[in-house]
Amino acid sequence: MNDQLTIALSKGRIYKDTLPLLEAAGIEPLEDPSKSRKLIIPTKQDNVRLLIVRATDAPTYVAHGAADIGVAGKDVLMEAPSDNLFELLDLHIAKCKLMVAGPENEKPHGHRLKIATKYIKSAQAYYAEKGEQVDLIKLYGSMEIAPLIDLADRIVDLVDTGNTLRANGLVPMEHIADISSRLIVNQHAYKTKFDQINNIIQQFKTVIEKEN
Ligand code: PRT
Ligand code: MG
Repeated sequence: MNDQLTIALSKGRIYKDTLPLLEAAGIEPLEDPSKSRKLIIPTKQDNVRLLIVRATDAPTYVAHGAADIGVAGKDVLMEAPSDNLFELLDLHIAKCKLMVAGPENEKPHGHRLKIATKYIKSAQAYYAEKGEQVDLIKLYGSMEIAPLIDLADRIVDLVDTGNTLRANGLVPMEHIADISSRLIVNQHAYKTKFDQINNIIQQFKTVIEKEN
């Protein structure tokens, strides 16, 4: 097997939690991306390399075949186009919840709810399902600020410990989805590099099944 295999993933929690899975598949990075500025990290298998990308960009690299496989949060996948990629495995890592949150003592509002979020598609689908008309305001981060300065009534954001909400006087109000990271695979690569990719999936599965 001499095929080059390229794996796209983000540094931070996804890298940290994917590392034991990679190791089980015999893939050991030669550098630690949290310490190195290198964005293409070779591994002990000289035909396997890691691309360190923004979490939101992982599906794009995989969809275009710039990476053969990748790891992305379900939150990211729900917002991204799914053409040209398969979501093959729930890795049960980087878990959190997508939730509606708002001020602890919410004033009654006589208007349509204004919702600030980075997750426009997910929020749209959620409120459509409830039959509730809302105005969505796209933000790229620090959503928690929006209700504090009356940009929005509520936010749709990821919640893990709830500390970020609490620190900003917000409380979780409605659960939208459980989130974990998924293994995504370029559809063409899955055919042309089937044995190599399938082998990785099987190794990942043994770890996941042991731990969940
Ligand atoms: O730069 P960018 O933020 O786009 O990406 P990144 O490379 O920094 O990735 P990262 O690590 O922020 O997010 C990668 C993935 O981790 C997300 O797509 C989620 O699937 C998953 N994940 C799991 C989380 C969290 N938990 C999480 N708590 N992503 C973000 N958060 C943030 C959340 O947005 C909020 O600001 O943490 C804050 C809430 O945490 P608590 O513990 O205070 O509730
Ligand atoms: Mg981040």
